[in-house]
Amino acid sequence: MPADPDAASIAAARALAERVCRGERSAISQALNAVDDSRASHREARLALLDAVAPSVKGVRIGVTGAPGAGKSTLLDALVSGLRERDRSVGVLAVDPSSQRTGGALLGDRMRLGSSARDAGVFLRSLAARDQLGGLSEVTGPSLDILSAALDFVFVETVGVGQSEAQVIDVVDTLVFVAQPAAGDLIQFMKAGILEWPDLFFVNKSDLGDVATRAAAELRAGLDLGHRRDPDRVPPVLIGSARDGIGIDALIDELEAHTRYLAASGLGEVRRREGRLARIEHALRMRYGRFGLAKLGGAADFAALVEADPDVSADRVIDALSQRIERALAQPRETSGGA
Ligand SMILES: Nc1nc2c(ncn2[C@@H]2O[C@H](COP(=O)(O)OP(=O)(O)OP(=O)(O)O)[C@@H](O)[C@H]2O)c(=O)[nH]1
Ligand SMILES: [Mg+2]
Repeated sequence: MPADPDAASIAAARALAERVCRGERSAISQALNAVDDSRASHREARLALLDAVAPSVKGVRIGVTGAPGAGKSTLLDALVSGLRERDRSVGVLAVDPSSQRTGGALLGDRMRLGSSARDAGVFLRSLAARDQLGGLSEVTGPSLDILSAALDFVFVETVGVGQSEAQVIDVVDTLVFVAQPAAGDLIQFMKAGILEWPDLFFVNKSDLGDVATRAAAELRAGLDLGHRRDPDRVPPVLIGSARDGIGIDALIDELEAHTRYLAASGLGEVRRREGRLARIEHALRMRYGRFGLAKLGGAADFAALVEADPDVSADRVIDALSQRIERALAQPRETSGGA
């Protein structure tokens, strides 16, 4: 290893992790900044922090996806209020694909979280999607690890453009799809294969009347026919109005029911394990491509390497395997890029 592990910064990272697990806001904020700090000098502290929070995932992670303008942010706004009424602490992470140029839009611009903005049980953060194609930022996973160590419910908002669903399922327990009640939309989504991923559908803007009821019926029919991620369960299709606060309680009930289902069936454990594997593979593929991954042996060797250390953070594994790939690649020729 090139750098000496800095014992003081590792101790500080562990102390910070303890405060995160107690739900201290200032600690959560500091920890999110720390996982977003990619400087090499900060590497050990960052990994020590993620390792320290890794065993204490207390919160449920929920992805909220759907077409632009479907009402995802408005719905999150309503969900935050509803969950606070039930005395649950809530975190919201918004991955904003439009913020590449500005380097980060303010979530507060999109959410009108009146009183909850100052509520100690609510934590909001937005992330730029950076250079990943329609997908998640590399810090989405680690940010969710921090938030779910601290809070009861953690939501991540992503725009449904196809690819993001396939990535977001690697980092969440439950995926909610917010549907626009517009004719033709659903056909498009079905064609894109997006409808197989969500665990729950919320047809928003029921205040628009019949068009919403029809969209819900169309969706139910489509779900009966199509391929589903969880073959044992038909996802409920709810209908409501995020703007008017209609259907929010029912949605929270379904989210809690799904959480119980994941725990009771053992599926939650399976999803976290598979998600961790997929997330590590995705990160390595982004950095080194298929060729780099092949340096770790076949798929079975890769899975064995990842599962050898189930208790350390995904990021620690990514770091260790990156070093291994780089050593292997350094032999025939030098790699380019990387940061
Ligand atoms: N009529 C009606 N309008 C709604 C409802 N929910 C949201 N809207 C409106 O729909 C528009 C988009 O809402 P957002 O919550 O920003 O939608 P979004 O899905 O987060 O949008 P992006 O983040 O840009 O993808 C806004 O003008 C909202 O006021 C609803 O229940 N009924
Ligand atoms: Mg939004």
